[in-house]
Amino acid sequence: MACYFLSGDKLVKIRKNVGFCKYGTTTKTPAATKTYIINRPSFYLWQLHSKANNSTLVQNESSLRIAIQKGGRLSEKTLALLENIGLEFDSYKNRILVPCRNYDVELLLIRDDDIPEYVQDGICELGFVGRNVTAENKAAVTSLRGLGFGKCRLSVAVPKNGGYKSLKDLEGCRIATSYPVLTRDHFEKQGISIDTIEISGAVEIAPTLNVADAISDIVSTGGTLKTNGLVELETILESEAELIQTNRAIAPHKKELIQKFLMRIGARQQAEKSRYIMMNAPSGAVGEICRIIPSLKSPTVLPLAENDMVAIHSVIPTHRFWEVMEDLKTAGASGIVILPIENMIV
Ligand code: PRT
Ligand code: ZN
Repeated sequence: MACYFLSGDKLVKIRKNVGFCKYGTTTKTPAATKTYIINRPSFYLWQLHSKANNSTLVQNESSLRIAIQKGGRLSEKTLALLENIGLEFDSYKNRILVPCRNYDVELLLIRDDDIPEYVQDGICELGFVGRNVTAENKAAVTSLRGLGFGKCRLSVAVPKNGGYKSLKDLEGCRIATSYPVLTRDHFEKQGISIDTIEISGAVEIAPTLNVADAISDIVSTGGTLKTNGLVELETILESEAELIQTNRAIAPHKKELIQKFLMRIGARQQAEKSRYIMMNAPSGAVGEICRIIPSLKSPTVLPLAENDMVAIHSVIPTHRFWEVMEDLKTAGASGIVILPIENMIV
């Protein structure tokens, strides 16, 4: 198994089972006096404690470890999801490992690019990361489920007036990208030869600077492409944030924790897709209203104090509410109330 040490805010992989990790070679670490010998087939995470300049070995073999993005587009929604399924964490500030107060889990906060490899190597059992990153890294992990946020696509885009009509027109062209692996694979599969120019940021500016003829980049709203006079030619990969799991062996107690964790996430995802709907209606309208309500289960019908009036309660798919609202009113429903659901176990 690989070993890691902390360099600045990055974990660095040491590619030998036995090795030396010189703290003096890292940026925010003490002077070049200490040498740590890493010679056990285990994962050691050296965590720096702020200005004190002392280092502490953190090794927790029992907690389920989950990698999440430290600071970026996926961080906020990932943390919100974890909190919504009842997990409580202490402050994340300036920390790499954050233990959970009420579940046997700890978070490893790192750059998203590192997450697939850490999960692949079994450093973390689970990770929250964009499908685009896992695919680019060709990481041997299992995708457990899409999370419905961080939606985007990796697309080939060309200058609007460049005369490129299809991918074939890019034969022999220079494509700027932060996703060289996926881009090369995509063109290769279609028998088109290209030169990839690897750029880590502001890829969209490359054609204007004549650094490249076209780009392959992440697109969400398409606003960035438009601003830079580019248009999409073809999608290489549709992506969203995913929960990935290591393919390495997982201890039985951690497997159990993962099952419970997945059950909670499923309940939260189901709840997000559903709304609780309540309305009043004349008793005679119940049949018609129940026919209109797009619910899998029979609605609850409760008598009201007022004669021949009932309250009807049900759970409906969020996206269907506006479709049926007018029909419900026409059928006699009044005082229609729709409420979010926190968690839902079906
Ligand atoms: O620091 P770290 O390495 O952790 O983060 P990062 O800067 O590499 O990634 P980050 O935080 O920008 O994005 C994290 C993940 O969010 C990505 O890997 C995607 O899975 C997902 N995601 C969703 C996006 C976007 N939407 C997105 N719009 N990632 C990047 N963009 C960028 C894109 O690169 C382009 O510059 O936004 C621009 C395009 O946006 P539109 O809306 O103008 O089309
Ligand atoms: Zn990144």
